[in-house]
Amino acid sequence: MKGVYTALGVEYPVLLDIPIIQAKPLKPETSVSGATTPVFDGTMVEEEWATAAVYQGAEGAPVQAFLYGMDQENLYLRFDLAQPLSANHTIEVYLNAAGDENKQMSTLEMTPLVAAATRMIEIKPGEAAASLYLSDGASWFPQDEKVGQLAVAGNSVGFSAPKSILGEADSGTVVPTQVVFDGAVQISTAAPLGIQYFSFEPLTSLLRVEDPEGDDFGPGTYTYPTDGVFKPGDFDLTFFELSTDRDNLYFTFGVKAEITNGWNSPSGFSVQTFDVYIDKDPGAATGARMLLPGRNAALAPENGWDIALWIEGWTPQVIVLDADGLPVNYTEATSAMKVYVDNSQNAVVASIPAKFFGEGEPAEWAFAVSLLGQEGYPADGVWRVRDVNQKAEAYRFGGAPADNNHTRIIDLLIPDGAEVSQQDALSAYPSSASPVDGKGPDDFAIVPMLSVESVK
Ligand SMILES: [Ca+2]
Ligand SMILES: [Ca+2]
Ligand SMILES: [Ca+2]
Repeated sequence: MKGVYTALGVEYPVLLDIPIIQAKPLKPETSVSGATTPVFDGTMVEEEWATAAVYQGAEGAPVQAFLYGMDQENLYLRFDLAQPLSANHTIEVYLNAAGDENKQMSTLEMTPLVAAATRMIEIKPGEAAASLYLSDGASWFPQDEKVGQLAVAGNSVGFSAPKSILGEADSGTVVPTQVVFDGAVQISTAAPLGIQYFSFEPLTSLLRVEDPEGDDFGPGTYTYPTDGVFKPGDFDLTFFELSTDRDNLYFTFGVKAEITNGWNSPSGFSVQTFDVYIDKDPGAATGARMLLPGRNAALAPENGWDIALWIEGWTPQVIVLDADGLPVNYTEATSAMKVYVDNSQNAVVASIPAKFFGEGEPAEWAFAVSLLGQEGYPADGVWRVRDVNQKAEAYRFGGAPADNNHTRIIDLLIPDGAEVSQQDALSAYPSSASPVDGKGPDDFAIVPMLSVESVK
């Protein structure tokens, strides 16, 4: 394409210079661990930045570190420089703001960027606020109004502005960010940095259930796959919480081991799959008893899930039932869902607009939550969860009985002291060596449901 334009002797559109596959933003060395509200009064108080994310610069580089944090209203950026910001030096921050369309791949000085950007914040010494530039897809245009507030303390420069500077971001959105000092891209020239948006809106907890540690063994006998990507505690669920900011429901899954991303999924975690089954009318026996394909588990006869969440790194979905009662992707809800890692709680979070859950009060619903192994190459008919064999292998869990209908659930949410233990629930089923095709709910382990009432 570019060759054609050049051969015709015309300027090719700048848009062609934007690679189709954009490098994924790099994770910071330290992630956001809570709201940050530094006071901009000419000093940088380290404690005020303790919850901020930190990217380290290379040894001797002009930008030694880039920090970002936010609270409910504002975004805070901090640049720790090798030298105080003196005359004729400039910091430029390029943002690929959420919802913006006019992207471009070069700086104000027309040097190449690492990734596309739509907005630029220009920071110059001696000024009280920054300049904002917007892209039209080819050039940068300075805006009349200055943005935010600047503060200098020694070698550090701070910038604060309303969070709307990140565009139409909401919880979990990562805005690709590049820090440029005197025209040169800093910190990383391989991929952009990323500012992750947290609303820090006060959440109301609707249901929180602690799960015991050390029960990542399914019915009591399962062992981990032997490949080094699986760390002890990766499949140990520690808690589940459902909370709301009124517009969205937040489903939070705590994990014992530090959440890492060994296979580099877009959602920030790799080996786990979290399922949530929601019965909006417990006791009425509407909906489906069978869990998603391959879980080899079901709900009790008086229950039936009406909406389910399938949370994993690559294909997370909101699932509903079709006219035949079979699970299907609820595509509208799935596209509106955000799945991300909250390092402050060592948890995976899925946030979904509440409107997709229809009528009813979550406090009256019943929930079943389980943790399984994510699998990119699943067995036939299995929705991407890892097999459990008699003997563990590199990519197979071990410890299963010699039958065909044992569950693939590794940890089931059941609080200490519950009526039925996880071991009892997952091991009580009519063991069978025949194919699972054609089997019904009563041929599998029965998973108990939890509700606000039941966990009081
Ligand atoms: Ca557990
Ligand atoms: Ca139901
Ligand atoms: Ca458990």
